[in-house]
Amino acid sequence: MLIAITRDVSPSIEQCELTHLEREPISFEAAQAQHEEYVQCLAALGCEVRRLPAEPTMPDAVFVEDTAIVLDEVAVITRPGATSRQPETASIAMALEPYRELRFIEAPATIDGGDVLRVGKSLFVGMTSRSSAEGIAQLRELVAPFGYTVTGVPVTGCLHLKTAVTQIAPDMLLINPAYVDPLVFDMHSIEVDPSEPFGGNAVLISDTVIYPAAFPRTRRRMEQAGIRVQTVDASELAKAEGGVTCCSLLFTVADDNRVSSMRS
Ligand code: CIR
Repeated sequence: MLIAITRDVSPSIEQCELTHLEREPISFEAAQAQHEEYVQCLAALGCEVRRLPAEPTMPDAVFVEDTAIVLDEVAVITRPGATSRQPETASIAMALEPYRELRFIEAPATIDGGDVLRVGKSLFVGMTSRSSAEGIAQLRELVAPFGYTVTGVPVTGCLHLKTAVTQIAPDMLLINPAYVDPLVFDMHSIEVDPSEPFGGNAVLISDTVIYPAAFPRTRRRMEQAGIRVQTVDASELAKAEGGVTCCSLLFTVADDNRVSSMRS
């Protein structure tokens, strides 16, 4: 069973952190409606969605991806690089505790989940303003016992590694080579259309990619390569510098769990 943890949009979303974008008005109602569509899309693709309530005092709390790195064996609760976002992790730790043993990134290290791209047993971590060298070193120590390698990756011009590159098929990445060097990854890749620099962020769920409607040219490139794409309108949270991966924490649990809970 595939679980998706999401959190409803905060009414204070307009006070979000911004790094590479100019601030512009964000409609809470439009952001809520688009987030709802995203949640429905996750459910339609077979995820069991666990929705957390909005956090009125945490503008960026909808971007749950940044608060944890959930692996098959363990979940690492991050220490987000933006101080305003650090209170977001407590409720995420509680939400993940039933499913995984927890480990924690400790101060002063920082790391954002948006910087962590997992491909099999390899974790690539963006060396960005949000993820410190010490954060990357702590992650390496925490996951080594489970057989994962951790590689720091230079990123330029965007917030997180996964703004620049995400996985769209078992053997395929979607990448913006202006933000990250494709040679770092020993995998086939599709490049974003140069007119769509923020088009590198997609969510892969089984054989379907959830992808923003705002990038039709890159979408066509994926479809021509045989990738099945489901578009969503993610334009309002994009003004808060969020993409489609940011709004969920995805992980599998054994179906037995569901069977035993249904029997009890
Ligand atoms: C931030 O700056 O932290 C938020 N406004 C956007 C975070 C987006 N998260 C992600 O890409 N994983």
